[in-house]
Amino acid sequence: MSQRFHTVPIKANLSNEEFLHEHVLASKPVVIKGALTTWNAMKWTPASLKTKVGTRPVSYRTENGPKTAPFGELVDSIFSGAADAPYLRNINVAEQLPELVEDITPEPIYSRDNWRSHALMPSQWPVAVKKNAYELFVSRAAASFPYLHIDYWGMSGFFAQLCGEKEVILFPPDDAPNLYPTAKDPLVSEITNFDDLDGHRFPKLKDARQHRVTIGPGDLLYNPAWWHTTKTTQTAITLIWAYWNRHEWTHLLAAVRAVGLRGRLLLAPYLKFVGLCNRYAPRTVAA
Ligand SMILES: O=C(O)CCC(=O)C(=O)O
Repeated sequence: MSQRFHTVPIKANLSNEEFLHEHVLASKPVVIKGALTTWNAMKWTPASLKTKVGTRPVSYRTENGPKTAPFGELVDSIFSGAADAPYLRNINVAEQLPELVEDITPEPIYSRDNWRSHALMPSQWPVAVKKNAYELFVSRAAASFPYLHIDYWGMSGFFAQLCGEKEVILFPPDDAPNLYPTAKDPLVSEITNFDDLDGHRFPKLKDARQHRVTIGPGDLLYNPAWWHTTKTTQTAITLIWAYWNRHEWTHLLAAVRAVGLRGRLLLAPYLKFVGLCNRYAPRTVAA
């Protein structure tokens, strides 16, 4: 199947106003240049990470269940390009590598108005949403994220590329009918190979608007709750965190109500309350 990709705009000197109006409220992804220049994390190397947190045991997911190993060993294996190197994903920095937190502050201006970090938001959730979780992904060149998916509860996200490069493949949420969500999990697609699309098995895919963008060191990608997956092109370290604002709140409430009785009775009214508090709280930037 022939593949035509849409592009994602790449912007430098983006004001927070423009970000909110042209990307958050318009639900359009963007790669922002220059948002991470003050982070010490931009100077991370395998050697500096090993000096700082090499002996910290890190629990990570594998196809055969969770495993634990010293972070330094994992970094060595991934940066050596070993075919059996793990794809480290969703490593909660504050919990597993707390010494690195100082290197990923201050929060970029684009994410400061994140309702997810609001004081009224619970720190524990009935599903795996962690308040203020900044998650590390470390992957060797040529590794692919295992599936195309859309994050639960309509969450948007930031991808801060700290080291190496990865290609991010994105589709708008209303392309879902063309993306073959699995019967087991409607947030995950059946399609796994985006280099050689199977037009016989997935004929509707040709109608989906595939966007591609490569992010490199210092780039901050905003994903406005679109379907996404990645291919690492150069051994990569990426920090990812969720973002909820007024734009996401309606989707979030709808998703929570759909979870069932508990969501309808408990979480939905509570989130409605948090949403109202945020809407009328003093704001630094009009959203
Ligand atoms: O950078 C990656 O490996 C992709 C991560 C991702 O898709 C996610 O966290 O939802």
